[in-house]
Amino acid sequence: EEKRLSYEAKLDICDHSVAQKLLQIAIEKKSNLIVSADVTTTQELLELAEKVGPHIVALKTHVDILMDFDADETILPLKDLATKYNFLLMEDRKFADIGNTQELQFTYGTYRISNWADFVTAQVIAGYESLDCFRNVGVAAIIGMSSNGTLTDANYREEATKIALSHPNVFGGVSQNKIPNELLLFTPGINLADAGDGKGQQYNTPHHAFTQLETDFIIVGRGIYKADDAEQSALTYKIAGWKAYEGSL
Ligand code: 5IU
Repeated sequence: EEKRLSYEAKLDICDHSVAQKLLQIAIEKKSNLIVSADVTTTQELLELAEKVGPHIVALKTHVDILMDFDADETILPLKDLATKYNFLLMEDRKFADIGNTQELQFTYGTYRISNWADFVTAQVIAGYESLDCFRNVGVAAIIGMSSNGTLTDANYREEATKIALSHPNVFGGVSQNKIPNELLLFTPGINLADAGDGKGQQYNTPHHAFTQLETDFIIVGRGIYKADDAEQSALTYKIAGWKAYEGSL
């Protein structure tokens, strides 16, 4: 049986600076966990980041669900926590428009994402050139989605993968299927307790993601931020993820 590549081996083939940072953090912290901070206030976001920070490689944000977003009150302390605990900020914006509009959405408006995100997610639905505007950050391209009935079928994923592989701003993909080794694979839809959320989300275990998909990073939202003890839960997913990774080597 073919074995997955280690993070050390991926350092040699994933050249993008953000990929290099993520791999180095993974090795250093023995973690492949990304927490999805889908909370709606700055206080909850910062408290969660403080609790899970030591255990994660990146914090995934949806800043547009914050009811009190403020560049100074939200982003400055978040950046400090990212530095303190050595994790990256992944804004899950899922850009999906023409290049010019995405460039405006990325740079202007309330959130000024280009000022603070280490990397962003983007759909590739608008084609190769739509990704040119993300030259100052890295992009994890959406290749396949976890929700029931998603339109990201095998043909779509194949075409999306071609764009991801060829575009210099893209260093990874978000998917529920294996992607080429030159890209880092991010897999959401991970939960140890539930199979779904009744709203279309479909969950798999960390073990599935590492053995079946050879993923590089698992993304966990409600399994951690809804837990009674978010820090303990983050530790549980971190250990499960690392064990599954080592078992797949
Ligand atoms: N997310 C998915 N599935 C996908 C993609 C993104 O769940 O295919 I692309 C996001 C949505 C949410 C997080 O922010 O990952 C998962 O949260 P839960 O673990 O709470 O389901």
